[in-house]
Amino acid sequence: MKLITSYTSPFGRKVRIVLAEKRIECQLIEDNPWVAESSVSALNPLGKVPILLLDDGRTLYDSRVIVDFLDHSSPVGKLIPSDHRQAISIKRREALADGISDAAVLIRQERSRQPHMQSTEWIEHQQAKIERGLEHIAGELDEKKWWGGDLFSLADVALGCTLAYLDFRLPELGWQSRYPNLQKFYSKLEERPSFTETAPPMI
Ligand SMILES: N[C@@H](CCC(=O)N[C@@H](CS)C(=O)NCC(=O)O)C(=O)O
Repeated sequence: MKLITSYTSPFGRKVRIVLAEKRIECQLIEDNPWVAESSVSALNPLGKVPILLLDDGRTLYDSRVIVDFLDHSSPVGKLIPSDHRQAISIKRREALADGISDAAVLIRQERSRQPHMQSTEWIEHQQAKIERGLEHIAGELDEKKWWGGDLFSLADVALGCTLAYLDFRLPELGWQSRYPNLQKFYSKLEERPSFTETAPPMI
């Protein structure tokens, strides 16, 4: 099994954390979908990472499909409950955390354009999604240990990747001081080897 990803992608990191939590061996292949020589578009018509190549020749994307596949591949460290109703509740949380990452990635892309081509309106539109998302999550998390309930789950993995990505690319948002419960939650996640081992490179 091979995972094609960029080491700065929050979605790729989510998959790498799931692999580590579930102790699944997988070869990592770094690819940058933004460069002309990338093989990403040949494997995923959307031209996005992460992509999982299975030993039987199948190709899986996107990250939500991949983590669902991985969680069902091994009973070790289950991250999605087997009860369907509970599973949907965890996946809804994953979708919300991923959506914040999507907005942050779009802001980052917009800011990398020539200054005269950047749209302040577009950036503010994406920032509003991030702000609404964080507020909603902070309210749901409240003083609980984990976002999805009593047990560590995929919701916590996705949220940890999103918060780390905001720190990495949009540090000026300063979510830590505004949401102390998210900060407390994040400090707990940072103690897990799966998180420390997958931190984005300092670039
Ligand atoms: N919904 C996708 C999002 C993946 C995504 O946006 N990946 C970014 C890197 S963080 C990418 O490959 N972007 C290249 C592009 O948009 O052309 C997932 O969960 O895997």
